[in-house]
Amino acid sequence: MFNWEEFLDPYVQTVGELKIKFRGVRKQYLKKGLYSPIEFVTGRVKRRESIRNKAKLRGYTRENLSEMEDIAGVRVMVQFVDDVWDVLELLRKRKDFKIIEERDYINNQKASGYRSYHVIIEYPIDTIDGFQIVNAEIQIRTLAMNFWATIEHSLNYKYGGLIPEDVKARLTNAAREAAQLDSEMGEIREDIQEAQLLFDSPQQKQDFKKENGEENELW
Ligand code: 0O2
Ligand code: 0O2
Repeated sequence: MFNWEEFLDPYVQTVGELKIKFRGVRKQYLKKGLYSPIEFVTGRVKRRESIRNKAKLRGYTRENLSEMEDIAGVRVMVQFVDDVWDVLELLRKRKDFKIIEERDYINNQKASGYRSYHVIIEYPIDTIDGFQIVNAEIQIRTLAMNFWATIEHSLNYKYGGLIPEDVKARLTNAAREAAQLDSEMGEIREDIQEAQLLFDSPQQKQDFKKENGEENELW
């Protein structure tokens, strides 16, 4: 009998460690009073049934099951599309895992309407049984992309993968509107940043300190 628990344990550990690390990144930004490109982070280990189905579909066997890339999955949600590129830069600079593949479903939207940026990594873990390298998939997406994908995922589940044509047409339409929303919010982000830059000028800072009685504080 295949020991699922033993097989999945490293993935549970990987998802747990990655969630803590990415949530930590957000905390560091906030502590410094900076804007965090990360809004929130979720994660899951793929369900056994889902692993079995994908294995059948893609021809994985017990021997090469660990080559499946998304058994460990972490989602990084961001507010604006430009934040996706900032998070990507952060990931590329990290020394605690190796990026082995990137899939840009933002510039190359899937036929379904799905948008997200996927990064596949090799993540090293230490357990009492020793050192191991585990594959994991990081999905970076805006709140609008997440909203659409969550609804579409539920509908796929509801209709067993065969979404009726009229619902599909609505989803395609909604995907277009979600992309439009992201684009408009992106323009707002630029406005916000310009306002912040203005506020951050040395004179503005001096005025702010004066108004708040902070000019003579040593620390
Ligand atoms: P907080 O206080 O919200 O910052 P766990 O890892 O055990 O904490 P669990 O049950 O495994 O969490 O769930 P998951 O799916 O990994 O992540 C849940 C986290 O995502 C929680 O954050 C939720 O608040 C956050 N989350 C989920 N959906 C949304 C959403 O739509 N909007 C926002 N803003 N956050 C969401 P924390 O860090 O655990 O707690
Ligand atoms: P789960 O466990 O339900 O999240 P495939 O897995 O066949 O789709 P591939 O090449 O192995 O394709 O990986 P891909 O497309 O880079 O990433 C697969 C995951 O991306 C999916 O996991 C979804 O989380 C997400 N995804 C991809 N396409 C869509 C889509 O059209 N709609 C939605 N809602 N999500 C999508 P799973 O397989 O659903 O597993």
